[in-house]
Amino acid sequence: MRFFKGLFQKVDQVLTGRRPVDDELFDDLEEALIQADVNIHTTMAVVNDLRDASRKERINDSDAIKERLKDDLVKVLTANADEHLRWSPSPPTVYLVVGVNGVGKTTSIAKMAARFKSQGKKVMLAAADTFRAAAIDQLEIWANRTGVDIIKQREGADPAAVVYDALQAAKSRGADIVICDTAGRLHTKKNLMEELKKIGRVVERELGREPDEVLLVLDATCGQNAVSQAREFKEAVPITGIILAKLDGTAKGGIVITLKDELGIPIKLVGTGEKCEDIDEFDSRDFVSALFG
Ligand SMILES: Nc1nc2c(ncn2[C@@H]2O[C@H](COP(=O)(O)OP(=O)(O)OP(=O)(O)O)[C@@H](O)[C@H]2O)c(=O)[nH]1
Ligand SMILES: [Mg+2]
Repeated sequence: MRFFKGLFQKVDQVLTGRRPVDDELFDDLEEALIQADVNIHTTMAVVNDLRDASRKERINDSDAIKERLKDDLVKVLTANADEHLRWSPSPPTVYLVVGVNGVGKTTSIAKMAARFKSQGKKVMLAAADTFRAAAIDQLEIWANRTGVDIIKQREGADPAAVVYDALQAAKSRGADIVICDTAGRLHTKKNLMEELKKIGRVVERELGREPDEVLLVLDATCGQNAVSQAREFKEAVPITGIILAKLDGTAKGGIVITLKDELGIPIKLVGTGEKCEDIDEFDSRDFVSALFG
């Protein structure tokens, strides 16, 4: 996870240079964590734990505090979380990709398609963002570029019908995975949520189970706004994981911790650029180590 170096630069600075472990250090640490987008709840919990530890275990070295901070953050990230993408024992595995417009849904789908294909899987994309013709074209360009199948209909078609077609095609062609692109914006938010629910029902009817993953794409540069988006989606659809896109565009890696702590939804993938290979599976321990460079 080489991309994450520097995401926690200010926090790292507070704990570098063998500073004395005193109240001033804890105050600075608190401020740096909050500035890096770590939520108040986690910040307080972690800093309190470190204060206690420094007192009870007589930790008086900022390096030791840093190690304990890493452990604490890993605990927050791994609590009740399955970081790995689920695969169904009976193919096709179905992923529904949702999120507001512009966050990086289509790009993330292209990245996943390229990755799964390189692993020898037969991938099929469903162009269920039928709201704009350009959205269908964009997915098709990616499908051609990565050499995977795509199922599409015309602009304005029923997205659930596109998903239905894709599932039929996947079964008859023996696809391992179907990844469904969806609209980020409709005439109203209610329409959008109803549409996503309808797609979910089609998957359930055709496969006898819910989509294997409902992946919410969030833009890491949006900070607190990403958390609000996640709350809204979570109320309407059963989100199983987060794809955090554009992590290359922020110096505030704490958003990863905030999302996990406030929503309890694991981050499964992170986007780190605009190219096909710019995607990483999320690993809490690697991530936290990399935060501190
Ligand atoms: N730097 C960076 N840019 C990204 C990343 N993921 C997506 N983008 C860019 O973000 C912009 C929007 O990406 P899309 O994939 O089209 O987003 P979308 O959610 O499908 O958008 P709509 O279809 O309009 O709802 C594009 O310019 C992408 O290149 C990422 O991980 N890093
Ligand atoms: Mg899109």
